Amino acid sequence: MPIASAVRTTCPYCGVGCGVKAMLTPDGALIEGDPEHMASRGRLCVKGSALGETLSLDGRLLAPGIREGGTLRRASWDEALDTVASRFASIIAEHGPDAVALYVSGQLLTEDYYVANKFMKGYVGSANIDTNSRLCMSSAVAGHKRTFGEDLVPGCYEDFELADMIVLVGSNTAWCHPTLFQRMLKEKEARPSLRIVAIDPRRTATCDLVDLHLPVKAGTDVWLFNGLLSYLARTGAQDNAFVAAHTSGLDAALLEAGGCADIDFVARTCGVDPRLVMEFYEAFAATGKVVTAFSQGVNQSSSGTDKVNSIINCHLLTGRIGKPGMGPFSLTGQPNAMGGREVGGLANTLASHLDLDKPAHRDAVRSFWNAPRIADKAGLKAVDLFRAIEAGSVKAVWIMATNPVVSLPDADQVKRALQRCELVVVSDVVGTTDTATFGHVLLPALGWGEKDGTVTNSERCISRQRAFLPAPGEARADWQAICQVAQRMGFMGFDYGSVHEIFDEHARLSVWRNSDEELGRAFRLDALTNMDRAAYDALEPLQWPVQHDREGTPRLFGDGRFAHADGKARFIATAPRAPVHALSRAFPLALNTGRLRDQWHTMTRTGKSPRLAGHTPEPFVDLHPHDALLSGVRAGELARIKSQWGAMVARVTHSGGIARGAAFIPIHWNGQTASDARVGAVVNPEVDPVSGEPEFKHTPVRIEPFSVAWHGFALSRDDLDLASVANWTRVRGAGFVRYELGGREPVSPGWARRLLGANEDADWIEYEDHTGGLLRCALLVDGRLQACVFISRRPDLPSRAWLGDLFAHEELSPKDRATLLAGQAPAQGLDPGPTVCACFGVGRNTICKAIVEGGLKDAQAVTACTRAGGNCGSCLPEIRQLLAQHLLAVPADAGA
Ligand SMILES: Nc1nc2c(c(=O)[nH]1)N[C@H]1C(S)=C(S)[C@@H](COP(=O)(O)OP(=O)(O)OC[C@H]3O[C@@H](n4cnc5c(=O)[nH]c(N)nc54)[C@H](O)[C@@H]3O)O[C@H]1N2
Ligand SMILES: Nc1nc2c(c(=O)[nH]1)N[C@H]1C(S)=C(S)[C@@H](COP(=O)(O)OP(=O)(O)OC[C@H]3O[C@@H](n4cnc5c(=O)[nH]c(N)nc54)[C@H](O)[C@@H]3O)O[C@H]1N2
Ligand code: SF4
Ligand SMILES: [Mo]
Repeated sequence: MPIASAVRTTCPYCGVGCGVKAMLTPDGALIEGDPEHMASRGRLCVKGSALGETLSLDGRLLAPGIREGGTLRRASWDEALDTVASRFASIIAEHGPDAVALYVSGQLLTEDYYVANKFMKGYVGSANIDTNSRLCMSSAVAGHKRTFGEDLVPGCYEDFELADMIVLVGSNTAWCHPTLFQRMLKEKEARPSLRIVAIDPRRTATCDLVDLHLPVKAGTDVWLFNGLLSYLARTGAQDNAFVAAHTSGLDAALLEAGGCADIDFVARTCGVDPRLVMEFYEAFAATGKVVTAFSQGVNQSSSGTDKVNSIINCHLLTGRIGKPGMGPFSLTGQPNAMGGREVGGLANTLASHLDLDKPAHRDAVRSFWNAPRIADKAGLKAVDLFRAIEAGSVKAVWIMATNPVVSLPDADQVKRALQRCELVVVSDVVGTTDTATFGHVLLPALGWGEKDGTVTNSERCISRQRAFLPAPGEARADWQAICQVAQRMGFMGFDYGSVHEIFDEHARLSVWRNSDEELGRAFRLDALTNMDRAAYDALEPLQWPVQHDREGTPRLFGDGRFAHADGKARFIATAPRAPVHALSRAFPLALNTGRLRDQWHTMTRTGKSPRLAGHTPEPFVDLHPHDALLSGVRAGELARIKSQWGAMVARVTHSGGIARGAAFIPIHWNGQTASDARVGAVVNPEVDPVSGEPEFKHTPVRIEPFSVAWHGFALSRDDLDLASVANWTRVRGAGFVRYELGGREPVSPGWARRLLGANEDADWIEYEDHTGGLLRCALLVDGRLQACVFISRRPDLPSRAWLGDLFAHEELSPKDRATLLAGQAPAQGLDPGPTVCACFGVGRNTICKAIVEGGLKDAQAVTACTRAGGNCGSCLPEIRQLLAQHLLAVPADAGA
């Protein structure tokens, strides 16, 4: 249905930054892609499409709270703000400005971020403000600054369509930047000669759709790209004119790369077949238009900055930068990772792409702000910040739009730090996150759809996020909370009337003294200064720099001029080195962590959508079957994953995509959604020495069985008390909550009654089979299914999909009651099976049935028949896998 008078806004999830049209209807919010947005042209992935399901006020933090003596009580905004301001002021007076800190987020809007940074660096006078982008993009930032002289992404999304070869390094683009990946695939469909290469230790959904996959051993990218640099130089692929005119430092870089001149050595080190390495090198050398896109497999490493530079070196050597269809491309994660970099949200940067360590830069910012002081040294980076909190040197921290108890490495250390901290302030949209439970002061923030401002995506495109919902309860914008605290601390310059005034100040700062030689920077928004409210409201998406008109700039460096004083880009000699912690007999597996298709980080928002929960309802540890055998664990059973830093529990799976010696666990589960599945507790806190970005993709672990006497699951309309269960995880279904359970205590119908909250005369049905170790019980209220629980000695439980559908029935028929206890759908066709296509809710059984009965041969036919894969396309890899399985199972002449 087309939206008549929709509000045009931007998706709050990934860094692709898709345009969204949102309209309120009597049934809720209607969400569509915005065909006019340059980043997405009408596309949305499944997370974007499901935004309407995440907007309920259920679980929202709607009023400020103050925790005293362990009890949280409601407070007025005045009391909460007075408390924050007076405690910050007294700690600063007694211990100096570095005793307080802000820990913020790439999910803030640029305007929130700008005032947070101004508050700390210009008025408190400390650079102790860091952001979760430290965990995300800081290696890319550091790599860009080293080589280009400024944190600049040279290209734009259109380059992916103009390229003849796309190299995806450490990026599961199909799941993490889905609409951009769809653009690549559409181009490939139209132009099959477009080659796509993926470099990833795992065989991911992205790898299923590419021409060449190099399953490199974790942490070996610098060997691979040094080898490529050396190969390109040897085989005459070097652009001599470009290198001579526009770069410096090649000799040192080549000398270092010479150590990787032997392709067999590179192949051995990276653990890849030498023929695949050769195929990649030859294709790279032979193709002019190459885009190399990279993400967390590159950044989140103790050699992350070197990985970034080793990639960029290859583009500089071949002069493949700044022109259509080519260039290195850092894919940003969060919706406003880039905006945070513009305002200098990192502890070692200043606002507006200026540097903290240059006196002229500091003076420029201080004088523009008319600030009483300016931070004169870098602040603590995220991991160090939480160490300093535990050590007691930082005594107050204000955490905003991030959930560090889940997302930082060595996450139990973060708990200890917050427990010790004198003052923890948490601004969030949800009041019960793992981090908020440590807050002394909780401040309710406006969420997506309510807040108003700008974000900048991976291709430097600034777009408006606009409100289409009223502010709920007493929630306020984050910038307002910061300004109100600043004003209470007596700081001038925080009396903004609206976001557009903040944006204007940000734009004017980008121009301030920008023509001085010492202060010149490519980040500038000249044409966006002095916009009035109406112009700001009407702002169309456009890419900075925006110097002369509102046209925007798709590409940088087209003239070969870079941001270093000599105008040249620098080659960086990158010495390869292995991850800091080596595998050992005690910890023999390399733990890799990352994202799932349908969840966003710590699930505070995507966790509300039943549609999104259906795809992967439980945390898992993906292993090679050989390693499972050696560890004594079996697919479908629970395992404990242990490192030197901590432990967690997850179910063992074999996706077939994990090499021997490795393991993969998704990052999304936390203390609210599982009893013991916070992977951050296991991850090592080692960081890259240049960027400070943690080594999230490589932690030595060991895996052991987590023994339980029984496995089970429960579906219930109300939350359950799980005290008697050894291990549980929870996701939201349509009209119910789904729990996966593992237990050690003996179970009985009486136990089940207590679990589901059934009293003596409840409408209750049960089935118990002692010999098989089975227990099945259901509670009905007014004929309607209220809750059910299924227990078995083995993890061989009935289909949750079909049982979940029973919650939609107003009344269970006698047949439903009987089949409920049988744990089986009455007819095969009624059980759709686990979700494959979340957009249209199509399950695996439905797809398999269509393939078999219709004799379907390709994904298009499956889409035509079942709709699966017809919207965002994120499930196409899985559909292709199902097709392949059936084709293998069916003899070639069958059906002829
Ligand atoms: N669905 C979904 N999408 C998201 C997010 C989300 O939470 N959910 N979050 C967003 C954010 S903030 C971010 S930062 C991005 C992240 O987007 P991605 O970086 O694409 O996602 P990850 O799953 O963290 O990791 C990418 C891949 O790096 C691989 N890898 C691990 N080690 C190495 C290595 O040493 N070398 C190489 N070459 N590869 C390696 C992993 O196997 C993994 O497949 O996603 C964004 N998009
Ligand atoms: N092991 C491992 N750990 C990782 C990673 C990994 O790959 N492996 N990836 C890292 C990366 S790249 C990232 S980006 C981080 C992400 O980690 P986090 O930033 O901790 O994760 P989110 O769940 O996005 O947290 C955002 C919080 O802000 C709240 N929120 C949403 N909107 C607003 C708002 O407008 N205002 C306020 N005040 N609050 C709001 C949400 O409810 C939520 O609690 O995780 C990092 N951690
Ligand atoms: S790709 Fe999906 S998550 Fe990313 S911005 Fe677009 S709709 Fe949002
Ligand atoms: Mo991220």
